[in-house]
Amino acid sequence: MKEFPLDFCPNTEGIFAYLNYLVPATRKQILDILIEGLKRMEYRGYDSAGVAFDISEETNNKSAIKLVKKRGKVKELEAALENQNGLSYTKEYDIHCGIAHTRWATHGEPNEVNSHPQRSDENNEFVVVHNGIITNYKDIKAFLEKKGFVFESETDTEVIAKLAKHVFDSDNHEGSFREIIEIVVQQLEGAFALVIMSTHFPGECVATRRGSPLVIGMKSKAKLCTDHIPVFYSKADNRGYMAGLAPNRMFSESEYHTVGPEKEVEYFFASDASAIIGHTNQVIYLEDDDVAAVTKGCLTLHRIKRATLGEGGLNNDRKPNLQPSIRKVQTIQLELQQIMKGNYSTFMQKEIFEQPESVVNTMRGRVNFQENKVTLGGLKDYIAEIKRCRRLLFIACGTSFHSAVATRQLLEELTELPVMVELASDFLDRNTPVFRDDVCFFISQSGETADTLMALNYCKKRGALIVGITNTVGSTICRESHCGVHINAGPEIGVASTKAYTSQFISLVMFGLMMCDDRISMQERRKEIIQGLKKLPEQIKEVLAIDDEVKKLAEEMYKEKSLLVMGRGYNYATCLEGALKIKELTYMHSEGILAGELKHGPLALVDKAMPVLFIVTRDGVYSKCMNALQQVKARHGEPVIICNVDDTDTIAHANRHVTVPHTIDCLQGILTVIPMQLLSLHIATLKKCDVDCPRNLAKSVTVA
Ligand code: UD2
Ligand code: MG
Repeated sequence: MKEFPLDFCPNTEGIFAYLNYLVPATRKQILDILIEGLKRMEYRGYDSAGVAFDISEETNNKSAIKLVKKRGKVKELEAALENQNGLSYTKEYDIHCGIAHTRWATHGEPNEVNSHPQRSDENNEFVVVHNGIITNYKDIKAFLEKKGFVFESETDTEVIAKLAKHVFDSDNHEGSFREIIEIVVQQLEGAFALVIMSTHFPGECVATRRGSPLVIGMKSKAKLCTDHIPVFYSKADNRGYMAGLAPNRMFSESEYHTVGPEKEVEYFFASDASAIIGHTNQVIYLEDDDVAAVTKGCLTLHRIKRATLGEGGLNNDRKPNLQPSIRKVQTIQLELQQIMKGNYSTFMQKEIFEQPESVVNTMRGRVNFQENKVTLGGLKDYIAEIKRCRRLLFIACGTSFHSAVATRQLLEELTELPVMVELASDFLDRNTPVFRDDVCFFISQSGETADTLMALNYCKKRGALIVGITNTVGSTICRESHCGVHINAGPEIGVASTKAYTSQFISLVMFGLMMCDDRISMQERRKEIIQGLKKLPEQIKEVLAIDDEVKKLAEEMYKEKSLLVMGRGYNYATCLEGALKIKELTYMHSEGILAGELKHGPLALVDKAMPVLFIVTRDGVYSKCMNALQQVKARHGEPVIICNVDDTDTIAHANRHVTVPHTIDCLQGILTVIPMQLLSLHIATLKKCDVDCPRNLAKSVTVA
C-alpha cells in the first residue's frame, strides 16, 4: 500500500473541480461529475454547498461563469441545478472548467451568500473555492475597500477573489492567470487550499495550497509524458504588494507538457482523493506553496515565496530557491471506503489522530505566543462585564460537561470568581436560582443539545449573560447566546466526542487567560500556560505515538466486565471522560473515581480481580495520588498506570503503565485523555462494537 502524506485526512470542508480539455462533455455530464465529487466528500460534514461553471456557449461565446449555491445538503444543490432557467443540459463543451465546494461555516453563518464559490464581482470575473482560514483577511479587506470593493459575504474567502480582480485590473490585464494568483497568494496568511477560475481565462484553472491538502487527478487516453512533473520556481517577490510596491514580474516560465500539445485530457482537483478515485488513480499531491495551473490542457507546477515565512515552504525547502524539483505522479490503489477515512479504520480514530491539528485550529489567530497574549474575538467586548459578575456557571452534558470539570480549578485560579459546573438536566431539575449578574456558559459540540438549550433559555429569562462554546457556526446555541467562542475543531463525525473535547478544554483555558491579562501577579503563570499551549500539538503527537502500547493494554483488558479509572486534581476530569468513553464505546461498565473519595466507599470494590486504571502526573496532588495508589495496592489491586515519562517512582509501582509527556499542571488533562480515547477505541474494536455509531446513542442529542 502507498504511503500517504500525514495531512491526508483533513478536518474541514471539501473542494472538487473538473477541467476537461478536448474531451467533449455535455452540461449534464459535467454537473453530474461535480455533484458526484461533492457527494464523495459528504462524510466530512458541511452545512452548505455550491458550484461555479463556464456558460460561454449559452452566452454567444462571451466568456461567462454561473454560480449556484445552496444552504443544506448536496442533494438540495443538485435539485437547484436541475431547475436553472436558460441553461441547456445537452449543450456540449470541448473545453470546460467547473469548481465545487462543501462548506463548514467558520466565518459567518451558513447561508447562500457565505457559501463558496466566492466571487470578485457581479460578473463573476474571478471565482474561488477555499478550505481553511485566511487569518489576515481583515487587513486585505480593508485594503480592497479602500480601492472601492464592496463585500457581500461575511467570509474570509471573498478577499481572495476580489484581490485577484484587483491585481488583474491594476496590472492592465497583462499577467497570466497563474501570475495573478501567485501575487494574490503571497498576500495571504493562514491555511488554505484554493481552486480558482476566471471569465478572463476560460478553460483554465489555478490551484494552490498551504497547510490544507489538495490532490490533482489526471486522466488521458494519450500517455502521460512522464511520471514526474517538474516544479518551476518564481523569483517574483510580491510580498510588498499591499504596501504599494509595484508587481514584480520575474515569474518562472515553463515549457512543459504533461500530455502532448493539443491532446485530450481531464483534470480533477480535490481536497480529498476519495472524490477522484472513481475517475482516475493517477494523482499528484501538491505541497505547501505549490501553484498548479492548467493552460491549454497542460498542467504546470510552480513555487512561490511565502508571505511571512521567507523563502520555501514549511515542509521541505531549506534548499536554495530556484532549484527545480519534481512531484511524482502516484498511483492510488485504495478502496473508496478506505480513502474516505484515510489510513484510519473509523472516523473516531481519524478524529483522535487529528488532534495535533485541531488544537492548532482552536488557537489559530487567538493566541500570540511571542507576546503571551490571548484574544477571543467573540468575547473581547464582554470581558469587562464578565469580570464584574457574581459567579461563573458552566452548564453542559456528557463530554462537554467534562471539559468544564477539567478547567474548573484553573478558571477559579485565574478569574478569582466562584465557578459552578453543572449538568444541564440536573441544573433544570433543581430550579437553580440564577441572577442578572451571573454569567452562564453553555458548552456543546453541535450547539443543538436539547438539555443544554433548555438550561440556556432558563438562564436567559432570568437576565444572565449567556455565553456559548460551540463547534458549529450558526447553531441554535450560537444564535441564542449573547456572545461566545467557536472552538473550530472542524466537523466531528464519530458519535463519541474526542477532538471536540480537547478543543473545548483549550477554549476554556484561553478564556481564563483572557480574564487575567491585566493582573500583574499572574503574568508568570499566564506565560507558563501559554508556552505550554504552544508545545501541545507536538506533545499530542508523542502521545499518539504510544498507540501500539495502548492497543496491547486493550488486548489484555477487553474481556473484563468493568474498569475503574482513578485520579484526582486536574486529572479527575480525565477519569470521568475516560470512563464515559469506555462505557459508550465498549458497553463495558466503567467508573471515574476521584482518588480522594476512595476510602469513602469505592475502595470496597478493589481486589485482585478488579481492573483499575490510575492516572498520576507530576503536579500539586502527586503525593496524594501516590498515597491512594498504595491503598489500592494494599487491597491487592494491580492498577495500570498512566503517568509522566520521567516518573520512575510511579513506574516502579506498576505492573503495566503507559506514559505521556509532562506539561503544565492545568493542561496535563489534554495529554492524559488521549490514551483513554485510544484505549476505548481499541477495546471497542476488539469487542467488534460499532465505533462510530455506538448502540442507543446519537451524535447530537436534540431531544430532552
Ligand atoms: C471571527 C470569525 C472568524 C475570523 C475571526 C477573525 C466567525 C464565525 N468567526 O472569529 O472566522 O474571521 O473573527 O478575527 O465569523 N458566538 C456566539 N455564540 C457562540 C459562539 C460564538 O454568540 O456560541 C459569537 C461570538 O461572540 C462572535 C461570533 O459569534 O461574535 C464569532 O465567534 P468566533 O469564536 O468565531 O469569533 P472569532 O473572533 O474567533
Ligand atoms: Mg472557510
